[in-house]
Amino acid sequence: MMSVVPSLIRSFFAATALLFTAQTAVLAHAALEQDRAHANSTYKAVIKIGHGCEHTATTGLTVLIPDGVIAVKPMPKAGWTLATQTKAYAKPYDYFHSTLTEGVREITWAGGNLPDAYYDEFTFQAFIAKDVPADTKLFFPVVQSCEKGRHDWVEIPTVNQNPHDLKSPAPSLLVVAAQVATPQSVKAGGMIITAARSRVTPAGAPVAGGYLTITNGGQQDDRLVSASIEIADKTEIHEMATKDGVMTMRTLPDGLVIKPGETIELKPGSFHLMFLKPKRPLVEGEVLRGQLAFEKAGPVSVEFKVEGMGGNRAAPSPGGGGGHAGHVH
Ligand SMILES: [Cu+2]
Repeated sequence: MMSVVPSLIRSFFAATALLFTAQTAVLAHAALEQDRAHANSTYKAVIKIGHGCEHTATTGLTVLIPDGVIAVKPMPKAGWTLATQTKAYAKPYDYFHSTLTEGVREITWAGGNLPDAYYDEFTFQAFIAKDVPADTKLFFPVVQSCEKGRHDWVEIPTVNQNPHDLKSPAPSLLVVAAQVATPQSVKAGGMIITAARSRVTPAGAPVAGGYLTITNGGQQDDRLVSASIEIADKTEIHEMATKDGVMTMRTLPDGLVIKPGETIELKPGSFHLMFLKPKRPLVEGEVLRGQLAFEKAGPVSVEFKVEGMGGNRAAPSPGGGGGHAGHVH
């Protein structure tokens, strides 16, 4: 019996030592705090630096931005000088209602002093382009400079390589599919979008209506700033109201504010989206890809299901067309 206890203790310490080594190896890498992001969404990248080089302080950090990561804005750090390099993208990318052809491709924080015994984070904001396919792994090579020596976190695994086998892996981000789901709800930030739909239109109809329900499940006001749909070049946010017994409609140039906890229904005879000059008639049962843009929650992909005229969810409108009969745009 006497000899069993020490050997148990020995094996316990051996196992602990192994665990500790493995853990240290993982923590030692430069890594991204969030290693998953949706395509077509804003991404806050936080690079974690857990140690220096050869036990000396970190004095500089450079990050390279891969293709598909656009509209990059680094966060300044007290005690560090921030510099960026803007270069052309491999191809133009849609970004809200504009097209970006270039942007920040390299960020350097320099002149700081992060002792080996301390931990710090380097942050930038970015947008993962809409056309980055799901399951793409994006790599952000990082060069860490220290008082003595440097670490090049730049290794990118080949197809058959286990990333854990790499000595100095570049931080990576897995892109998951853009959030698109209807008639289920879509969540973005605190915003919950349900029942996005449109209605059949006759050939040559000047407009088509877009309807949906938005709930602000967050803590602060947000604003639906704009919307778009694949079959129209322009979409407006409208409000229909009865004034002195007359139905009037107006565009909401500043969008639609949704307060925390509030649910707003965009429906016939009320708030709605207006797709101007649809390029073709809308057919019952089809699903149209669209996008909403919120001031804070950012862009959200939404699918609008086209319903027949019989499927009214709200007050019927005399002339059809989503409650816009007789309205001149
Ligand atoms: Cu309208």
